[in-house]
Amino acid sequence: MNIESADVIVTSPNRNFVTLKITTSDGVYGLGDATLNGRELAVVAYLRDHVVPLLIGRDASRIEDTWQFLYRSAYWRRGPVTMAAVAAVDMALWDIKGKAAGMPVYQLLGGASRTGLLAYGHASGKELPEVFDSIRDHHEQGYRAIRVQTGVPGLKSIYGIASNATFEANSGVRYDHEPAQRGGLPNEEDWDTRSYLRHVPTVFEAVRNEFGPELPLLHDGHHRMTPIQAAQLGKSLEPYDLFWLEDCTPAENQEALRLVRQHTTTPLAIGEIFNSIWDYQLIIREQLVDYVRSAVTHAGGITHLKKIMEYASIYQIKSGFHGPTDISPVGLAAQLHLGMAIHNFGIQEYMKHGEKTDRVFQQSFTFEDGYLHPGEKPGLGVDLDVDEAGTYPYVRAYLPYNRLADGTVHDW
Ligand code: EZ4
Ligand code: CO
Repeated sequence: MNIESADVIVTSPNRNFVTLKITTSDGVYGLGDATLNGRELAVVAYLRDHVVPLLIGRDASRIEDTWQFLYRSAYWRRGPVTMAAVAAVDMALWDIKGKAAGMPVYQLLGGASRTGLLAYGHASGKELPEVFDSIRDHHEQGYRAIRVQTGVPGLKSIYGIASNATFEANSGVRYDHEPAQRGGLPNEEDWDTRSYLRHVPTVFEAVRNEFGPELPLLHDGHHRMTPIQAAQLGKSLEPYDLFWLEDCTPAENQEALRLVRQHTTTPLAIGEIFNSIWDYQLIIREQLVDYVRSAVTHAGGITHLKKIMEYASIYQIKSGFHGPTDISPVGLAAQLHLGMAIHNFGIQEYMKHGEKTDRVFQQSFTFEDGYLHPGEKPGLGVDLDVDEAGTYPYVRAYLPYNRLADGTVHDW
């Protein structure tokens, strides 16, 4: 089972996706997701120019060895571009191994630890009535856990609010929130942490009053606070019993979370922009978070994220893998298989893709009664229609950025 060819497929059904397709001498092929939102072509070049020549002729069954070879032989380690490329190879090789064995990948990872994966969806609105409508809508779609993002008085446009402009830019497809803008240059958004800190607890109070104490509620701070501001927010949200507060500070400073932890019992989730176990080294050891946010796509694939989760399991830290629309159906399936198998699964973020994306990627995972399941097809269970993919050429897209009232660039 040697690798005969490896192709990088770029497609843009409403948003950009990068997929690696590895084909073996036996004619079995596997798919891997390498999508890095807003920087997609950097991973394409890394794969096409540097990784594909190394793959040809390699034994496709040697997943761990290939991972170690790609990671160590580059000499230059880690980073989102490298780790997304390694992740894509890793996923494709797991897909191949599953197909060769005639088993879904979760069986190869140890088998099912549960019957389904609790998912959360994204509710959002500029004003309270829209937030309520969006929560009700998610309830009707079957979600049993809901992330709530709200507008802030005085701020025109901020992270996490589904907007008409975004729908139009994405050809009218209703994504719950798709921040990357297609064509043109990055959108500038505005930010004021004090207004945000004052407003958010009032929204969660209203949501709890309307929807009761049972519904698991989540919130994403998207790296915009200093440690003491994050501590304030965690404390002020305690009465509303959040499932988690996500990315409360810029995640690259691991020690910052010590200060947050000293002040609040609101559970913390972090890591969607991390790409290796080393980014978690201190925060897991010191038990500074409760949930690991990495995606299989951005943290070196199934092989590496499994190691992160095993390390986390020593400290009762659980998974909450990143599942926005910029994770392709292949990447999402890969984390569903991992989530099925590990003991310390927590929750899975799930935003549905649009119709066009579903035509490009045929999926066998299911979402029923709030629970996801990867399905029983051999491998990852996702196929790619190469001809359909070819009808959607790449469109450059950028994530927005923030400025404060005085013009200072701020974390977005
Ligand atoms: O902003 O995936 O929790 N989800 C998030 C996402 C990220 C996007 C960036 O590409 O924070 O919406
Ligand atoms: Co987030």
